[in-house]
Amino acid sequence: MVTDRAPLEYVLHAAGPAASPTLRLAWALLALTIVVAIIVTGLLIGALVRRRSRVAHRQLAVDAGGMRWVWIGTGLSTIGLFGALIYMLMTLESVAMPASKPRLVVDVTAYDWWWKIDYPAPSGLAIATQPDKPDASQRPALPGATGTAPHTVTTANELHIPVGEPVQIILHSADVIHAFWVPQLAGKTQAIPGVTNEQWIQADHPGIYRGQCTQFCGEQHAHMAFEVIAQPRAAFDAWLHAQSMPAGASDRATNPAAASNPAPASADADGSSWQAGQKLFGERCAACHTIRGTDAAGVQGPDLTHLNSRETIAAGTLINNEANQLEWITHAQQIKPDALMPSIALDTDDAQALMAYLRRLR
Ligand code: HEC
Ligand SMILES: [Cu+2]
Repeated sequence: MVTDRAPLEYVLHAAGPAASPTLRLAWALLALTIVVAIIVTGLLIGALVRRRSRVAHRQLAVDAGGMRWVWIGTGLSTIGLFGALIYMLMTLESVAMPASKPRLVVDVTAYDWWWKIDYPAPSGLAIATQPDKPDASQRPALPGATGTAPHTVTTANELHIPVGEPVQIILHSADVIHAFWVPQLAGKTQAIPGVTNEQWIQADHPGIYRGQCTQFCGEQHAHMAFEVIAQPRAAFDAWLHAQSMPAGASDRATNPAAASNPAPASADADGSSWQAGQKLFGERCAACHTIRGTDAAGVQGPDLTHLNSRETIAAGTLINNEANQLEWITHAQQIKPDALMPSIALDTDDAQALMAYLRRLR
């Protein structure tokens, strides 16, 4: 389900402890400015309506006590602004740190124009992937994990979190400055090249919360959305476990050897073989896309290992279904002009074979 709620819903509802204090602050400041506007308007109208006495008209030098109002106004403004300052500092303090230390830490990297999301692999699982993948050495080994494989699970544009607990987000940028914002869950934080920023989010109720890049980063900035999917712990763990599997493992043995030694050629219902699609993928897509458990190890585009588990593609631009996938592959430059994926021309046979292969990426 793609979120179809009103885009400004965050003005009315906050869904977690990192967002509700700022929501209250926003309403308090709005109330304060409305009161100020009413007072000023009232005084202005009063001044317009009030008339000087006829005598006073010719005696401009007489002091009618007007200065008193300036002092009152300055005093009230100072009290109001000072109060607002204190409230703002208290709000900042209250959202600076979660109540408990986050158990889950997720790496989010902003790219022109999509989000890469890396989870630590569930412990006890060796992840089938290429040992020479660039981020292989960056993470400390988790207890129980074996081998030299990177201990991360990678996905794109879809951040799953367990409900009711704080989650730490470590923010990077691969190119220009972006900003990570899930209005209902927390304030925004910039993703800056060469800098690591942190924030935390927490959702108190299961649901889908829309996120969006909020720092202008180029032509497709508006098409750089993502979804935060908050689910109960057990469902989250099951999701993470499934994501940690190599491609197509759900219907085969879960060991990586089986994935790299596929069964003899088989044809789909429409007669096209997914093996031909896999070969085509190796030739035309693998330079940019990774499919864990296969030789495809490109890092310029989203990890496609579990492509069909996602709700949307191209950073919230299209609903994820087969028709849209093919449309995207063949017309990426029309759908998202300047996106860093070319439109790829495919004849009917190639398209069928490729789709037969992509269908397996559950
Ligand atoms: C030059 C690098 C490059 C090549 C080649 C390439 N892609 Fe992409 N692909 C990308 C980038 C970058 C994105 C993200 C674009 C965006 O959302 O702005 C992407 C996005 C996608 C997505 C959407 C994924 C998601 O979750 O949002 C799919 C599906 C996809 N590519 C499939 C393919 C297939 C199939 C091929 C080969 C026929 C291919 N790509 C070739 C770079 C590439
Ligand atoms: Cu942006």
